[in-house]
Amino acid sequence: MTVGTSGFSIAGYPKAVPTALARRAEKGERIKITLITGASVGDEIDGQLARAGVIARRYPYQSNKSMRDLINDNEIAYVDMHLSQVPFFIKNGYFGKIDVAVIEAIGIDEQGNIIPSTSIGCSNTLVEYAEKVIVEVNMWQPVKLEGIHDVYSPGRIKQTEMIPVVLPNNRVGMPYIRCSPDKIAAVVITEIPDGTASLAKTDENSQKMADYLIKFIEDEVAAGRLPRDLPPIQSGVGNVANAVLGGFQKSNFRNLTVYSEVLQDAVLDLIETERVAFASGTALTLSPERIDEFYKALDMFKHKLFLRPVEISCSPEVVRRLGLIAINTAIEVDLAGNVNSTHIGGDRIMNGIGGSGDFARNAALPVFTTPSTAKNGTISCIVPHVSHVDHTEHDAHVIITEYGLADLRCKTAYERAELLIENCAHPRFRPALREFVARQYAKKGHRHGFAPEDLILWQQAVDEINAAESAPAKPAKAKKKKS
Ligand code: 0RQ
Repeated sequence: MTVGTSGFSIAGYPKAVPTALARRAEKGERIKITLITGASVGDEIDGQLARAGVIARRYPYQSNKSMRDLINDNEIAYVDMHLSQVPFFIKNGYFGKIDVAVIEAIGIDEQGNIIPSTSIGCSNTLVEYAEKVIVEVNMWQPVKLEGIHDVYSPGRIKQTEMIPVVLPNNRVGMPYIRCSPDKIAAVVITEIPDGTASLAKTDENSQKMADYLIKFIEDEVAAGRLPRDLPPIQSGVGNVANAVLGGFQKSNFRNLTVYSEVLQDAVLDLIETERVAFASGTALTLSPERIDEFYKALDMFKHKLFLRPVEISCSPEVVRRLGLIAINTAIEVDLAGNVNSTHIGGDRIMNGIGGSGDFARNAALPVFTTPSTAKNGTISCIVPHVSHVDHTEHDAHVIITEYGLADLRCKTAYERAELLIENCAHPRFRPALREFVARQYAKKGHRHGFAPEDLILWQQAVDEINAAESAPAKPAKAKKKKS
């Protein structure tokens, strides 16, 4: 069967039905499904079900270790997709028939209308196109969330109309997902928390990247390239993204808006301190430490937040119209400005592109952050060639590491390379990167960009740098006495 579930960034996904399905498979029943979700879901699905051998194919995003290992062993077929495209694929039949949608909700009424919980993702489209719907009503999620959702769904191809969001706080849809009661196969009552994780404390590097970003934005305002009341901000997932967004806390900006997909702790902090006036996303992914406080203050937050379908929160059309500042995270960046956000060494997936491509391609100011090195400083995140391309040189305008910022707009490949090496690369890798550029520049008549060079050459340079630094210091030679 092809099964679609609610859930986005470990928020608002069904827990009881997948757990029951995993138990059946563990007892020996042969069950295989193709799984479609909005984005990453909790361990009950991407962990338990994957380990039980139930998931044969997976679309469009994941961030679970068990799932990742099975994908990298080719035990699970994984297709990494732009998240905004998933509802479009469902509506137009590109995935084939959707047999069942399993949707977490805070409630369901007599007409069958489903009130989602902490995320929407592609739940509305799954409910509309699936043959049957199972609803998990989760009593752990507060019923007071009702009203936070704004469900709007464009039609199929050729019936698509303009998405009428012109400001992040425009309500354009319904506060629930419409569903005909005769589609509902079962209602399951649960009381299981979202499996969200704690966020790490902001480290020194993230703080530096946040400071570079705020200074850059202030300078853009001073130069008249951005309005003082900034356009809406989008921020990616994870510790670094949360910390970088948190950088606005120390800034003089007020009355900001957020138009993003995942709303993490930093967004709530910014709302509380009145830096952010309104935030729109598709998932509320709060750390266990923050969630209780959020629910206590829900009456206040409810007027400052919307959750929308991913098709709207990541819509290229809306992102372009709103002129977003989009801040996402890279795994590595190459000297031409291409960004890899998904693969290690070209052949191992980390998570997936998520919504980062929807935002980077269409934002007014696409920014990527990354620490300058990974794995205890042994790997440079600024490289001659990325091992996999997610965002091309045309879509990554500003790169930030803990060493500085490279504004790549209106620059040639050689100008970009110089900025990335001198402003962003770790100093220990700069000489080898400069040598790469020099080798390329030596080829007269071939200087518009960088020709592919054997990646082994770069790996050898990195190995030599690491070996030289880990070698014990040579004892100083005794000086010969002058006679
Ligand atoms: O490995 O887990 O083994 O320690 O990659 O890296 O530095 O912990 O950073 O958690 O912020 O994740 C890009 C993966 C960054 C994430 C990525 C290794 C590193 C570590 C993770 P370990 P960090 P983060 C909208 C936005 C794509 C989707 C996206 C991501 C692990 O941000 O998935 O943007 N983004 N969505 O050691 C080898 C390198 C490395 C490296 C990092 N150059 N070589 N390993 N690592 N750089 C949200 C949604 O769409 C839902």
